[in-house]
Amino acid sequence: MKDERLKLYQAMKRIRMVETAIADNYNNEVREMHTPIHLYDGQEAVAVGVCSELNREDTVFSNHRCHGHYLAKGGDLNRMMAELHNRETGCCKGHGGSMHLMDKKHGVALTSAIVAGNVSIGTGYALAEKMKKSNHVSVIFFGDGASEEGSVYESICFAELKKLPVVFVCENNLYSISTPMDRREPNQDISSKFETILPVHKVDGNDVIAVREAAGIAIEAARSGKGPSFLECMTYRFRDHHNVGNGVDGRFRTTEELQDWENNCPIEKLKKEMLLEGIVNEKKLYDIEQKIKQEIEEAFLYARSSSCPASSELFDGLWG
Ligand SMILES: Cc1ncc(C[n+]2csc(CCOP(=O)(O)OP(=O)(O)O)c2C)c(N)n1
Ligand SMILES: [Mg+2]
Repeated sequence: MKDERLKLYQAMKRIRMVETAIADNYNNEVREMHTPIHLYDGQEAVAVGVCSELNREDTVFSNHRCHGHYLAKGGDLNRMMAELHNRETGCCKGHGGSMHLMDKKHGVALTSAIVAGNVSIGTGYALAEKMKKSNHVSVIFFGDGASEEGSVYESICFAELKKLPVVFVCENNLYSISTPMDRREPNQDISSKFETILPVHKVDGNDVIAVREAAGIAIEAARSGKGPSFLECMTYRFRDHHNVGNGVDGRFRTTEELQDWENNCPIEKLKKEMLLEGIVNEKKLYDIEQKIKQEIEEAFLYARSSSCPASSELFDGLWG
């Protein structure tokens, strides 16, 4: 595999900086973002590792925690930021908000607030791709909480039966809102529930190279007609389930637990490794950050200078 660590680092850093900028502005006095937000800090290696193995024509289906998937797949940052600001230039014309992003041009089919709702939709899409005899792969991102929904089991069985070109990516961040795995499940090993049905890869989801390698195998299998795979990425979110806090005020996790995972930050780990090997130096890292910072400032400007959708268009684009 070509050494693309710097590219992967940049993609992860960009997502982290976007999320930080959203967090910094979310609760400001003007309150311009009228949308619930579920930030992706800590899980960047999953979106970036998986999407780095996809082509533009491949399609991703994401959930409420979708900013990272959207950006890693090439989604337009300006249109994402406008969507978070409920503006007509947003990727869903300002009607969707943070949990409903799409960018058809870059293969972000949809993101859904219905936990596990995207899993059956993405599976159906993979069936359509197979019937069209395309060689495009669908990737479905969902959480450990979603993996407990019946529709996930049904979708996985159907996909394996029909040998569909799909990869199920479970981001196991150990929590469903604030409930940890050991208070939800008798068997906390998610992979073991599916390994008798389809090929399973369980990886360190904070190691972008490990994610990328496993995703590469799964995506290649899907593309070459061998059928679906299940990828479980062990990771952790640094923030609260939603909004911008970090959940260490005694509600569901301890400061020590968070710190342990922060010490295992996927971005910092890769940065240290690259500095040690001389792949990058401090000046280059600074330049990367400055470039991303400027891009983010421009995206905020784009969003804030766009108009809100007209009230006459309130019901446009609704299909339910
Ligand atoms: C069908 C359905 N049930 C419940 C909810 C409320 N809900 C929103 S996010 C969430 C937790 C999801 O946890 P997980 O799948 O692990 O994703 P994470 O938030 O950890 O990324 C729940 C229960 C919902 N949106 N949809
Ligand atoms: Mg979770």
